[in-house]
Amino acid sequence: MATRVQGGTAPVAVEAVELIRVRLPLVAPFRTSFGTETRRDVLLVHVLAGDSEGWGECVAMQEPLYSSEYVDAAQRVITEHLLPRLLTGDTHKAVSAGAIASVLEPIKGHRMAKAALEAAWLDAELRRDGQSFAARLGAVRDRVPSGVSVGIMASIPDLLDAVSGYLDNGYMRIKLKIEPGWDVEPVRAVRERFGADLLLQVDANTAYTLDDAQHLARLDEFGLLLIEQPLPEEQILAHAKLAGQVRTPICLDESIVSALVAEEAIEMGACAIVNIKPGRVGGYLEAVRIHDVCAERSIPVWCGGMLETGVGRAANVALAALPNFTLPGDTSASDRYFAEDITPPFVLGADGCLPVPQGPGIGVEVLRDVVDSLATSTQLVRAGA
Ligand code: OSB
Ligand code: MG
Repeated sequence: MATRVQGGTAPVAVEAVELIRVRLPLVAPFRTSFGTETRRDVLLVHVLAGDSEGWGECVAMQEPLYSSEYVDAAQRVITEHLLPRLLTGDTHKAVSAGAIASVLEPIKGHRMAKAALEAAWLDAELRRDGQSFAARLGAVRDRVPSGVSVGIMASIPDLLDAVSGYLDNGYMRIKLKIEPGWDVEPVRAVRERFGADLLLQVDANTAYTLDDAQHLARLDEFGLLLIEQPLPEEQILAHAKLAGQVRTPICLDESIVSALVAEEAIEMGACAIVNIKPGRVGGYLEAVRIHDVCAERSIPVWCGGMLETGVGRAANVALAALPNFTLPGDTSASDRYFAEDITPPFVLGADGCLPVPQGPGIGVEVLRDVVDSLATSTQLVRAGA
């Protein structure tokens, strides 16, 4: 399996990289335990490589609230530290997408920034070769089940209205954001209103401590698929201790920053399920490695989301088509986030699934006029300087 991600193709000769910031309003505010988002300020990486081109989306948010990365810092580290290693000096002979992670390895962290570059390089190589992300990553399905992440609401009636709307749209699974003071009662209300068959899970985004174990065990009676990241990112052992005190399976998001960490967390008993987000782990190739590590240990995975535009969504949907993605992901349709997307929208099918793009690279067209109309800045970095 490792050869699938490491076995690279010939590099494309990158001439320049465009860094484009676009601002997209969200259709509704999205509140989590760490803050409220009303818009997405996205950094797009556009690789220009002669006859080919590639697009990558950086998932870093405006503020470092979900993780230590944030979009201005990501752009800065890309221009000051990452692109120089890919475009100048010793490596200006051209780096293949499969080699990017090792070339950038001396730079600590900044995984979302690295992931965006690797995705754009991969897209350029795959477009040149006429191969899809899905084929390159090892997809085995052409449609993927779609779930939706529902933010913290002002009241339980508002929450029930929101969930009801998403179920009418056809989403196959509901994830409720929780925090202390918004947990047992909203979960109870959703379970009572929509019944025992609803696939339901919760995400705390690190809002609890191990002292809350008995409180979190009150969620056990609701038959949740999982509780996502109840404790802080660094507290992997505490998650293992919590797992001994609750029956709901524990899923890690923020903590899982690499395949190595995934392996250790599983061995410690800290998680029974893993949320895979390519940005958080440094790219799609590392995401596939995490998929493989989990598959070998019978740990199911699902594809998380970071409110991506169609660029990131296209590649996420391809990843979610790998065999061990056995739970519906936070891969919602474009209109759950944006009135206007920068690609043709992903639309939820009557089967509650999104189609996996089959064309070369990410397999969706980037609508350059829309990108330009939403752009707040553009920076061009030339190779060989
Ligand atoms: O923790 O999964 C999360 C959005 C932004 C940052 C973190 C998270 C989320 C979501 C929404 O839950 C996922 C999505 O629909 O893209
Ligand atoms: Mg999460």
